[in-house]
Formats: sequence, structure tokens, C-alpha cells
Amino acid sequence: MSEHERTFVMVKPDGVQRGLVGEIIGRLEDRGLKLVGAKFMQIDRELAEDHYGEHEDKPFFEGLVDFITSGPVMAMVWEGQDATRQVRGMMGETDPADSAPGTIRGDFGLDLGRNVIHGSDHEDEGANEREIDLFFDEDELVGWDQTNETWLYE
Ligand code: D4T
Repeated sequence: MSEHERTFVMVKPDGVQRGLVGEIIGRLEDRGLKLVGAKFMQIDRELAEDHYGEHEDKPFFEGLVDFITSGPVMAMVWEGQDATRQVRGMMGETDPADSAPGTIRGDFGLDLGRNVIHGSDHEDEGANEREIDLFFDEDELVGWDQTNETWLYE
């Protein structure tokens, strides 16, 4: 069994409004990933601007901050082998229009500005830790033994 890692995942306001929280959690659970933190919350502008800081000079930044603060989100931390890359694969491409059927964005989205889910970028080293820290205190994360682990990992 190789090293397990934690990744930050968030159902965005469109996903919450459309009733996709359960579906998305179900997909991640079915894959074998372990939920270690969850917070249903409304993001304020300060947190949104921090979270999307890398995009602050982009033309879509204001709209992105408006959107992500427009309603509640489900912020989560999931753990598992290669979790960050695997979740990104399950999400699809940034633009739902380019996302394969079977992926979350490919099954539930049509438009770049309404892409249902966020997951930390596996190509951005440190993104996970930064985003988990931004959204969760250490004592809000729960370490626990997944009893089916021997059937998930060699
Ligand atoms: P997030 O961060 O929301 O999970 O998306 P990605 O990691 O897949 O993609 P990203 O950081 O490049 O984009 C962040 C967010 O901005 C929206 N967006 C992006 C947009 O509204 N217009 C655009 O032109 C781009 C590139 C969608 C996702």
C-alpha cells in the first residue's frame, strides 16, 4: 500500500442548489475514498478571494468570487491512495463541455462558470495543504480506521 494523502474537495453553490451533494459524496465513497472532514458553509468574499488568489488578475475573477459566495457550499476533505489525482480524474476537465461522460462535470454540467465541484490541483504542489488549512481547523478533521481497507488496498 503506498502513501495515503488528503485532498480538498468542494461542492460549489450550483451543485448544492441542484441537489448534487449526496450524489457526489456517494461517488467518492463508492470509489473507496475516506471522508475525514465536512463543513456545509457559506464562503465570504475574503475567503473566496484567498482561495482563488491565483486568478485575481483574470477577467473572470469578480464573477468567480460572486458565484462561489452566492450560496452555500459543501467543503470536504477526502483521504486515500493518490487521492488528489484520482478525485481530479473523477471531476473531469475544468470546462464541463470538455469533460467525458462518467465524470462529475461531464455528467452534471454544461458551462465553464457552473462546473459543480472543486478539487485541489494535483499539479500544484502544496495546493491541498493550503486549501485544507484555509477551510478547516486541524481539530475539525477526523482520523479514523476504515474497516474495509484491506479490501480496497493490497
Ligand atoms: P476549480 O479551481 O474551480 O476547481 O477549477 P479548476 O481547478 O478545474 O480550474 P481553474 O483553477 O483553472 O479555474 C477556477 C474556476 O474558474 C472558473 N473559470 C475558469 C471561469 O469562470 N472562466 C474561465 O475562463 C476559467 C479558465 C472555473 C473554475
